[in-house]
Amino acid sequence: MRFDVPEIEATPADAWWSEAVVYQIYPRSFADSNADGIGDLQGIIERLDYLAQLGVDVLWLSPVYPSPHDDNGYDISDYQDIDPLFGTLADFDRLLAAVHERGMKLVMDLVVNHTSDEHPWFTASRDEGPQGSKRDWYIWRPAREGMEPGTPGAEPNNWGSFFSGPTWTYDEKSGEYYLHLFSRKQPDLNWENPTVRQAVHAMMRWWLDRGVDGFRMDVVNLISKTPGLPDGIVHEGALHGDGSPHYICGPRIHEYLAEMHREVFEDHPRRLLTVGEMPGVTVEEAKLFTDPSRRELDMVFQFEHVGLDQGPGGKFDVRPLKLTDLKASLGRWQTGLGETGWNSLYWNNHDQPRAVSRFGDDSPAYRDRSAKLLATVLHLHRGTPYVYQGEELAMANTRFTSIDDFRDIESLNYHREQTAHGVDEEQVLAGLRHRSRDNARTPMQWDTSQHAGFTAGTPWIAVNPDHTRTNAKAQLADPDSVFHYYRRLIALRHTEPALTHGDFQMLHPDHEQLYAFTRHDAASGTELLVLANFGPADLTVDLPDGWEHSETLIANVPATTPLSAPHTLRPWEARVHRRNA
Ligand code: TEU
Ligand code: CA
Repeated sequence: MRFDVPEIEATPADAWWSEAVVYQIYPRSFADSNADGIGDLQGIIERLDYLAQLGVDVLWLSPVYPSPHDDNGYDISDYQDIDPLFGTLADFDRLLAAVHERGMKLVMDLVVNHTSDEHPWFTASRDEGPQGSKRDWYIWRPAREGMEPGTPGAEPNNWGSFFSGPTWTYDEKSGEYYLHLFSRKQPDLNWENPTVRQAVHAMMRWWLDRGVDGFRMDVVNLISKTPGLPDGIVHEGALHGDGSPHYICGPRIHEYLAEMHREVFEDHPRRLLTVGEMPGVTVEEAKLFTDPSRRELDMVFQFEHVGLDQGPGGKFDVRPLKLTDLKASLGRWQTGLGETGWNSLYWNNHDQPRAVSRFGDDSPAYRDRSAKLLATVLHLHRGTPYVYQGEELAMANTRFTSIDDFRDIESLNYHREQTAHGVDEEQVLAGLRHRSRDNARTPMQWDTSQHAGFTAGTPWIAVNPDHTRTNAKAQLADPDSVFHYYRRLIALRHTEPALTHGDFQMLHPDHEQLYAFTRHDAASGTELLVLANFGPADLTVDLPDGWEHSETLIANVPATTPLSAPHTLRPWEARVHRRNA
């Protein structure tokens, strides 16, 4: 690995993070050291050896800043401190040092599309009224022309929030509304204001001076809004207008990110990692964001492949996924960012259902094998892979009996809004069971004890009862476990240049059960073939020429037979072959 590269590389494949695997920690659910039921920094410190053993290079921490936790910390009330729930700044410094001691890096979550409504910037903006010095740090607007302020439909525009309801909340005292794309406790910052941008840059430099190695930037492609904030189209069956064309990759987004690069990253002595989370980003836009010569970001999280199994009703309108759609989408991103730019690779995170339940088969027979298949496919793509805590154990979606089992504001608001509009509760719960973000947020499963070794107290959200079957302790002891399979895949990224540098070519794009591709690296003269059977039935495939006697690099089915032509793959079998080319 090449660390400490001071300049931007000509090609992303030369940057240290092109050979890195990132592990996402959701601190609230990772490890609780003081029995208050909530994970904390000391808990993470105590589990660092587990992560070092897995072999990941970078840890990304979801937000640990002071917060009222309306959205589990994505509502920040102080950017330059640690929430007492998680510990102190001194604990943070100890964590960072312990991460660095083990040769890993640490990336912070940067949430600057919005703050908490309890951030002093916002309370000043609200309470000092329209003439106050911080008024234009946020986005305030009067009621719609001719409407009585504060009455239904009088909002400045018709945009619907990500978390249900309108994107506007009325402030009686000043008689105006403020904009919030997420909850009413997450007011959007006004990036048009240069003072706001400078304050954000200064805060980022403060964390870098403390020694952090980069930022994962929350919804960073939403920070520039179309001037005038025009109404959105109201899609059939929707309760609000779709404002997204007016805030996804808005008119000044590239300017803001290039400025941030100049002000924060350009002269920094260490080569950092920056990844922008970007709902709705297109390949064409992503190429601009990640083209090294433009000096904006290193990589982005795109959302296309996690939107393929939803209907017109949105994320809770669950539809079956077609493998051909998944391959077409991921394949297009591989090609689109092949020459210029760089992909980040993920199946799940704290906002998505568990990968094995969504893209694999979480029935007892195939859970572990299909989890290994998914890992194989993802880690063999070109880009930087992200592992979400518990994914390396094949943690699955949990069982939710009633609405009382949920904690997430998105799920609770959706349930309230839909049932209030007469939608059958069972139908609402069915969507939530598949898609609620709480599926990803149940505590990390360390062992078989009462709360899975996560806490000695009462966990803030129930552990998944399947922890007696799926847990870290059992998997560490079993050389065939999903954990050890991830460990081997992660090690491959450090030793096999074709994973980083190889060209990607999709094979059999029209096949509904086979996910197959090659990676060809001219410099090292190697070619890899990846074959994955996405289903519970045997699958006989034609091979491309000349792979019969190739070496098996990794496979998820033990005692794998040599490749023959044609070759039969067993249910959920995945294998990677290597040859000189
Ligand atoms: O998520 C942004 C986002 O677009 C979605 O993934 C969101 O979680 C939701 O599912 C939309 O339906 C980021 C964070 O990752 C998320 O946890 C926060 O809630 C959100 O931004 C606001 O900060
Ligand atoms: Ca705790």
